Amino acid sequence: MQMTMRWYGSKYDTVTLSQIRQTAYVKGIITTLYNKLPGEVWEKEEILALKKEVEDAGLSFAGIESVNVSDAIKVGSENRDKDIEAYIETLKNLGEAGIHMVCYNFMPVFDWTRTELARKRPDGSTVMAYSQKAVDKINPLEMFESISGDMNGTVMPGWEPERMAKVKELFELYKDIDEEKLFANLTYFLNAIMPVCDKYDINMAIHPDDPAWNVFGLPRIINSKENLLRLIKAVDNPHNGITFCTGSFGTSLKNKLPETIYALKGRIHFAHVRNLQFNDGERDFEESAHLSSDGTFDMHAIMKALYDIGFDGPIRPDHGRMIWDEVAMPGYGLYDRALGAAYLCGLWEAIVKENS
Ligand SMILES: [Mn+2]
Repeated sequence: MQMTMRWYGSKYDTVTLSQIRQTAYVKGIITTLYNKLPGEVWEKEEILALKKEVEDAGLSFAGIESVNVSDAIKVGSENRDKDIEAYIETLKNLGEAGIHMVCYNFMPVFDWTRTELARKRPDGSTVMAYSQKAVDKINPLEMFESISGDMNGTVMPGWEPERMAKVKELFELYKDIDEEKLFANLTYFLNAIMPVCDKYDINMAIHPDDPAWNVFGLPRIINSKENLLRLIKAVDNPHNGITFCTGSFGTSLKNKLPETIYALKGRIHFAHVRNLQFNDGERDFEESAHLSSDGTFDMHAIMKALYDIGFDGPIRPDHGRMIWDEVAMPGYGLYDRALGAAYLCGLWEAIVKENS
């Protein structure tokens, strides 16, 4: 595995590349062209400039999170082929720039949902949290306002103001899309892009839905072991793979994390590893420290499963807590993610040495 950290670019991130390099644990960067809308082509010069910036800082460019998929592709509207053409062009440009891993998701309207971005824990740290009771009370159209007040002045991926201004239209667009239609649109998309992925050896890594159940009546299809296996079989090409995100996939306690990792051997191209603490019933959780004992998941068993399947892709600590008075994008401060990276590297070194 290669330890990485997500970075939002020098214009948007409070964390610098030199800070990330000084963690010592993190060797690679996962990033994106933040100014691109879904359906736009990423030009090769822009990609190469971003790559150079990362490499000049002494870090490797480990992959993209994300190249976003347009709503036309997700709902299968008549202009989807134009957007797929643009996506293929982007993949070609990424491939020619030597980039071989692309994370994406296929969630309608909301990329991910939390009801609090700064829930205070007893030790004074703050974390993102989800409460089904709170979701049940909220009008989805007001979701953005409640989230945007809490972003510490940053713009969170999936919650861009220009997108959220259209949220009513977006709900309208998805009103006839059920799980089966969404799944068919996903396989249509994947079948169309597999040739360019084959040509440039690009691993596509779909991110699980977060949370792993329907929110506001919107369909979810990447949310269980069965559904992940269904997807990799439906487009049975090794370049059609998974971002195994423990914090998203694990929102449902029915999803057994190590067991699912073993079932996906060969098809996990990227891993997000973090822990959750469940509170008031199953559908109420907060993002704890990475440490096993601070949350619900057995982080050693997760890392061991990744080791056992021969996982050799990029891995990153995921959302961190906000600690030590840091002011940053919720989930994406430096300090707690650095602690997470150190912890995961420690587990990994122990597992490697015990097994060699
Ligand atoms: Mn994730």
